[in-house]
Amino acid sequence: MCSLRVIFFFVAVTASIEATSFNVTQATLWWQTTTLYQIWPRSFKDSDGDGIGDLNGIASKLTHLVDMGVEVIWLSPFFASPLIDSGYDISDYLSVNPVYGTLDDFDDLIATANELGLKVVLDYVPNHTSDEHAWFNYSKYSVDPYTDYYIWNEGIEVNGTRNPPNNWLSVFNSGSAWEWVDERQAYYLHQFHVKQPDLNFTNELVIEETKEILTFWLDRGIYGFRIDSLPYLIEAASLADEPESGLDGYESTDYYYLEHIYTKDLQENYEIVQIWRDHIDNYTSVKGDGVERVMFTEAYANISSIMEYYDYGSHIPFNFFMIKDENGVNNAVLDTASEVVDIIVKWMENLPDNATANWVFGNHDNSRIATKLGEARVDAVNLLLFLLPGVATIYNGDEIGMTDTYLTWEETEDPQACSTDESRYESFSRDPERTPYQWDNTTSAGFSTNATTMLPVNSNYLTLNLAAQKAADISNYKNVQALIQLRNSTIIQAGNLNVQVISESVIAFTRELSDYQPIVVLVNWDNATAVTLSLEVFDSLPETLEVLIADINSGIAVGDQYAKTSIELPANAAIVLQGVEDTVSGSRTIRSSTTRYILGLICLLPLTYNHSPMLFT
Ligand SMILES: *[C@@H]1O[C@H](CO)[C@@H](O)[C@H](O)[C@H]1NC(C)=O
Ligand SMILES: *[C@@H]1O[C@H](CO)[C@@H](O)[C@H](O)[C@H]1NC(C)=O
Ligand SMILES: *[C@@H]1O[C@H](CO)[C@@H](O)[C@H](O)[C@H]1NC(C)=O
Ligand SMILES: *[C@@H]1O[C@H](CO)[C@@H](O)[C@H](O)[C@H]1NC(C)=O
Ligand SMILES: *[C@@H]1O[C@H](CO)[C@@H](O)[C@H](O)[C@H]1NC(C)=O
Ligand SMILES: *[C@@H]1O[C@H](CO)[C@@H](O)[C@H](O)[C@H]1NC(C)=O
Ligand SMILES: *[C@@H]1O[C@H](CO)[C@@H](O)[C@H](O)[C@H]1NC(C)=O
Ligand SMILES: *[C@@H]1O[C@H](CO)[C@@H](O)[C@H](O)[C@H]1NC(C)=O
Ligand SMILES: *[C@@H]1O[C@H](CO)[C@@H](O)[C@H](O)[C@H]1NC(C)=O
Ligand SMILES: *[C@@H]1O[C@H](CO)[C@@H](O)[C@H](O)[C@H]1NC(C)=O
Ligand SMILES: *[C@@H]1O[C@H](CO)[C@@H](O)[C@H](O)[C@H]1NC(C)=O
Ligand SMILES: CC(=O)N[C@H]1CO[C@H](CO)[C@@H](O)[C@@H]1O
Ligand SMILES: [Ca+2]
Ligand SMILES: [Ca+2]
Repeated sequence: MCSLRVIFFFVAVTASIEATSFNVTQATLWWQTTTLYQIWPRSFKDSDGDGIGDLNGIASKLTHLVDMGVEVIWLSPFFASPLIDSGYDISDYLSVNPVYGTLDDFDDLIATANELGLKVVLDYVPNHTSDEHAWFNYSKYSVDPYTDYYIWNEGIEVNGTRNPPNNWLSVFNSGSAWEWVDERQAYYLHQFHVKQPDLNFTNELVIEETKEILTFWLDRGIYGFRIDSLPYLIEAASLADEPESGLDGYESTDYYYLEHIYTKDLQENYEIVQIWRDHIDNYTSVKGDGVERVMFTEAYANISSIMEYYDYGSHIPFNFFMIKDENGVNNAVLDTASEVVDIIVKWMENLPDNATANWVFGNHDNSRIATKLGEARVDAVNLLLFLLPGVATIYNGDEIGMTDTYLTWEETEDPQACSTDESRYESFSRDPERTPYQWDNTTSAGFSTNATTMLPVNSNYLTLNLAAQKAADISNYKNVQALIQLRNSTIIQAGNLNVQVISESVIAFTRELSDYQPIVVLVNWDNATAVTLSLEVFDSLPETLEVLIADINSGIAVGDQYAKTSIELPANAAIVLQGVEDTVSGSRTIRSSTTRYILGLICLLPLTYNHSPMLFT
């Protein structure tokens, strides 16, 4: 996709500006420009009043998701589980946790989704099972073939005391990643919670089990998987101690106290990904329906490690660089426009030829966008998310700008936080971004008829909710709807990208394609100062541009027109512009369909824009 990497240098009066262009290939497969909407089943919608979200609740909201423009929903785990880690501790991959419903409910959900043209993608958690999985029980008693399904080790005896074989630590900050089991007289490895034993991925039988799990769900009509925690699949057989990281602020039992060179990002992980890709492709070819099943992969790692997942068959290795830094440890730094632009450029530069880009700003493991970057920037972030090339992933609630919910130590249930203490839990907890979806201003924000819910509802729900945003003339939600429609146009699906910082604080990019009016996205990342800017650094824009979408706080109206040399952007303002027919006689004229666009947005009629290229007249 980024076969061309032209760097232009413009010498301006005061500073030199670097512009970077990337060619984009027209998508040919359904998933390459899609919008993936992540649903956290536990907090999305409760259908039976027990205060916990469920599959029937999700099913009841599918028409809403279609109305929003979503094409693919990714369901986080709803499988049988003791729910120690919100369902990422699975005790049976082939059944539904009764808290969330039944397999029949799931089949109904898929049937309804398919009728509505929505595709469903499931979370698959291969690294570990629950310790309550039958495999683990058998393995504990060395019952074949399960004996070697997990990572067992007898440890080392020092002065009559038995110790784990090495210093490896749990990701959940609970100290050693090894746990002793009397029945087996051995330790098992758990990179995550003690109730999440790691599977043995050098065991062919385990690999076969994973394929059967994928087939089971593919047979029920899903279109792919989001695969969890890939970097942790395989550990070094040497079992060598890991070195100290030297990072500040971590206690000796905290995960980041060590540098994880023997337990994370091992080269062998990629080969497992390739096995799953082959399996999924094979499934499609046997099925013979020509609809590719897709693999989205989760790995927080450095850019070269991430890009390598493409080479081994991941369709979409999630781009988390807007969330975490290079090593996946600290939060990404997005203080200035150039920091944001650098992340975009770095991703596009490193993207392998013909690979599909993707963007993620929020998920169930990270602080919400509205809290982290500011409520005033919710629309700005959505402009970037939806109008950059490739796949956009949005976490439920971010389309209405939901914020983190403050939870007391007593209310906290995330094991990553509960394993710390009352003075530190907040910086580790993922519960604040997992509270109930705010549908409306009724009991429990319309999430449940029960006034008590799995985690408390954010107290801002009376004003911050979907119903209010649907009723308002302008809202975050309505902008998301408009953005998803705009994504459906050829110019966004195939237009080349040119991204740069202008006027120091403005993130600016264009999507350009010959015979089409260009799209320009402008985001003033400065939260205090308005700027007046010129778009002359972009070579070929027409003289006049018209606003297609404007953020809700900017005071700018859809349909406003600007001369490209003089655009005023208030602090935090974010807008989408499209070129307008150039009326200067003798100059090249392109027929604009902007008017049709706006009518389409206003009337919420389906647009056929992407099939009507703007031709030369
Ligand atoms: C990139 O796009 C430009 C403009 O459309 C074109 O001239 C150039 O040949 C393309 N480069 C590649 C490598 O495809
Ligand atoms: C309401 O939710 C609470 C906590 O989730 C639960 O204990 C209670 O049984 C629920 N009430 C009903 C009627 O299900
Ligand atoms: C995108 O365009 C296609 C084809 O015109 C249409 O079927 C589909 O409903 C559109 N999707 C959205 C979200 O507008
Ligand atoms: C666990 O395995 C043991 C040994 O095979 C067996 O006797 C027991 O019934 C199993 N327990 C469960 C809950 O499956
Ligand atoms: C083992 O015991 C010996 C003798 O008491 C002592 O010198 C040594 O430090 C002990 N080793 C460890 C690792 O505790
Ligand atoms: C994993 O399984 C393989 C194949 O059965 C076995 O050779 C190996 O010892 C197991 N690894 C561990 C750490 O148990
Ligand atoms: C593809 O799937 C078929 C039917 O399940 C199976 O027989 C075949 O071995 C598979 N091939 C590969 C390469 O996995
Ligand atoms: C990225 O991570 C891999 C795996 O940990 C490591 O081998 C490689 O050196 C790292 N690359 C950079 C540029 O840090
Ligand atoms: C504005 O941005 C600055 C720099 O990033 C930050 O320190 C400040 O807290 C922000 N103010 C608001 C109101 O968001
Ligand atoms: C990229 O796609 C083009 C057009 O389909 C093809 O000619 C080229 O070989 C592909 N490049 C790679 C590296 O796959
Ligand atoms: C609740 O929402 C409804 C419709 O969205 C609105 O008419 C009503 O005034 C709201 N009530 C409160 C207390 O905000
Ligand atoms: C980034 C990350 O750790 N994601 C998931 C990985 O798996 C653990 C354990 O199952 C989950 O808690 C995380 O959400
Ligand atoms: Ca329920
Ligand atoms: Ca592992």
